Amino acid sequence: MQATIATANLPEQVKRPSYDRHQLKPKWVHLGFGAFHRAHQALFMNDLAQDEATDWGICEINLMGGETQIEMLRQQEHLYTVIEKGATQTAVKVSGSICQSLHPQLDGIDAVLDKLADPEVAIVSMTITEKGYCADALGRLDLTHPLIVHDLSTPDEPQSAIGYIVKALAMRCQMKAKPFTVLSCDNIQGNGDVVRQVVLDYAQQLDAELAQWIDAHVTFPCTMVDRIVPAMTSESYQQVSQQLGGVSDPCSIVCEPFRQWVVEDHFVAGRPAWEKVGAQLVDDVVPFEEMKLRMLNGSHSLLAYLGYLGGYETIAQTVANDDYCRVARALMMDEQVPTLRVQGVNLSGYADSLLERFTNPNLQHRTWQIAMDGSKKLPQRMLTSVQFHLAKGNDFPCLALAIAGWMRYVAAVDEDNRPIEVVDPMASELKAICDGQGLNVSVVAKLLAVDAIFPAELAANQTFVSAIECAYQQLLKLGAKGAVTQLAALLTSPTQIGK
Ligand code: NAI
Ligand code: CS2
Repeated sequence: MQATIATANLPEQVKRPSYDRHQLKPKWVHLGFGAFHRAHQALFMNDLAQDEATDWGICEINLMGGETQIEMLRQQEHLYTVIEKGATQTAVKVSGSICQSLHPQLDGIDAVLDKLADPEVAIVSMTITEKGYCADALGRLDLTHPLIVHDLSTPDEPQSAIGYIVKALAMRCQMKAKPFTVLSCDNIQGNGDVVRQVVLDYAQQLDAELAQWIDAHVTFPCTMVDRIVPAMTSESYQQVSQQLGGVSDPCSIVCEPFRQWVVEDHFVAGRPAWEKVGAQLVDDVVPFEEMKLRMLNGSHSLLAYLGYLGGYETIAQTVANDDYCRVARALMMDEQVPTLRVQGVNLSGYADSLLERFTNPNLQHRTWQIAMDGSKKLPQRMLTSVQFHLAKGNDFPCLALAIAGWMRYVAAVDEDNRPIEVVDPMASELKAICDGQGLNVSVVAKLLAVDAIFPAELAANQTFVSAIECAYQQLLKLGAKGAVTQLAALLTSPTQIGK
């Protein structure tokens, strides 16, 4: 049998857990053992256990796919490797904070529900992607969502994360046990408020008293989470194996050195002392979320759509083009910063640090990956800011070009007529609209009419429509690279020029 990271003698520079993992109890359940969680929340917990005695351990659950990942994690005693790769330095850690794992396909639905209902579990956190919340454009539960339709008709055998959470809370309520804190760690504006609303809407459909109990007893803190964690590739698995002296780790992850976690300190049944390893526990996280979602994620999406169309495979390659870099910085400083409420942060320094992170040549962060699920990302990354500028009578050329870039991208054919694999819950609907219009500016009005993405008031605003049409025409005429270069040439203020 091949050695795993649990059994092999790993090279000395690999930092292994030095704490007694037998002391860990699965008091924290996480839904979504994906790339991000491994490099963020689970690693914060590992670092805390490394520094001081704690009995907080994590039970990992994947609800949608990922059974093999869970099986492989078990084969290596729930240990996995994190490689933090900066432009010049690399750190290799084995994380030991996970002490249990479950999957409905492997262990059955009841095993998952019993775990969530176990009064020992104090926190249920999640990284289930923006679409995992089954919310509509207004942040309410989408009652037409196939998973929700299924779960409401068979609530004892849920499939969605929301269905599992509500069923487990109902079990707690019935046995008069304490509830758990629900902690969303997804990139969603007001993520705690969104999960609270969809949980209450779902519970209300089943039992008004249960909804009242949840409302009165459960907390849903908002969080701002940040660390760039690209999806693994065969090349990155090979890099990991090299660092581990030839041992493979199918659960490993490669990420940037930077990490940030801002959390509202509102937990009903306690929490680990994450502040001791760098998390910021605050009263109100919304200003931080806005800053990160609009400046980092907004410019990421701009670079993803216009970069992919311009022929760039990764974000680092895209920002190596000075024009893209200038436009990304102008989007941050001129079109996102004015919309923010955050206090006491040097936002120009923040913009510089983001661009520096984007240029990290050792992270293969694909434009295609960030371009995924745009229908769920655009509203919070760009559209709220557009509404701000329209109300003030400001121009917003970078946001307009980014939104037009998304419209050009969802046509699912690139500038050389090759197909684009558009991954989005609305991909087929969007492609049908684009196919109906061809690569023609008339598609703008049709896409703006999709009210699951664009609020009706925005779609009816003639200034907005004209700005997007104009940007879309530039994309058709000049291509993405040409349109970015043209826009960069128009940016003259010092804040816009950036690097
Ligand atoms: P991933 O693709 O590696 O993992 C996605 C996880 O979500 C999987 O565990 C999957 O089982 C689960 N999932 C997907 N759809 C689901 C659904 N409908 N219901 C329940 N579970 C579902 O993605 P990754 O990189 O872990 O990112 C996940 C989320 O984390 C992102 O969408 C974002 O909100 C947040 N995030 C990611 C960062 C990154 O750089 N990767 C950084 C900051 C936040
Ligand atoms: C990215 C984010 O995939 C995306 O949409 O913009 O995952 C980004 O890498 C993280 O938010 C960084 O914290």
